[in-house]
Amino acid sequence: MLKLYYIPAACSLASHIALLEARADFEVEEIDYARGDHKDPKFLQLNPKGFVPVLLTDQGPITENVAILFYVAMQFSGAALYPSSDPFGFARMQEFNTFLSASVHVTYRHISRPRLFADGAEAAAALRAKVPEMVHRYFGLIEDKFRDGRTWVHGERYTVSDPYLFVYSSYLQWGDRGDPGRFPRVRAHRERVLGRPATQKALEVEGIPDPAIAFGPNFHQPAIDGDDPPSC
Ligand SMILES: N[C@@H](CCC(=O)N[C@@H](CS)C(=O)NCC(=O)O)C(=O)O
Repeated sequence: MLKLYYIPAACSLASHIALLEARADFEVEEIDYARGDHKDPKFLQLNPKGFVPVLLTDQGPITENVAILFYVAMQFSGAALYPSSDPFGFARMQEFNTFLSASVHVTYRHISRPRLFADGAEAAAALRAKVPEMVHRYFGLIEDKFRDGRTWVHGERYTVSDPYLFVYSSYLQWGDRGDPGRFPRVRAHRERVLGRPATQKALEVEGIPDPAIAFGPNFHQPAIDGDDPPSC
């Protein structure tokens, strides 16, 4: 059986929601960051990067949301969680998901993990100061997609891109990485995803009311044992 390893309200929430939308048979295991589960040799064997999500399959582990979401869309094709089943449809889905992973998430990491990019407090402050500009640019592009009145990221069909966007548009509501008020269509999309039964179920299992308010700036808590706090 499939098993998803997650940290509550972390980016693994996207894969969690997608598995529920697909009506997949799967188990979950919480990675307790404070306890150091992410450094446990057994977990590192599954993902040497020490990150969630990890989806353990009969064939082995899959890491990276983009890969897990693609796997869910393909493996549970009956749920039709992709824009269309031709190569173009899959390519557009991957295009959007990769943009979230490689551009939006990495920009957020400039706040949560500045030392991955440069050392020292001054550099960290400079990295953080740049984030709203880039977030406004990226979410401006996403907002533009919704100007034609579409319900979901790729049109009228809900796909695995929707819970993925939901995670990052939820963090945007924290207000420490740009002005969410600039993106009313993205916010309305977030509310639609939030209201779906699969999303509500994932939040219930992870024990959080809403990732937009689950942590907020509190997510960036003091380092544990000299380590960075869990963050996205
Ligand atoms: N590119 C990876 C990023 C994974 C990632 O950064 N995961 C974070 C949660 S959002 C994590 O595991 N953080 C634990 C840590 O920071 O040590 C993906 O999209 O799956």
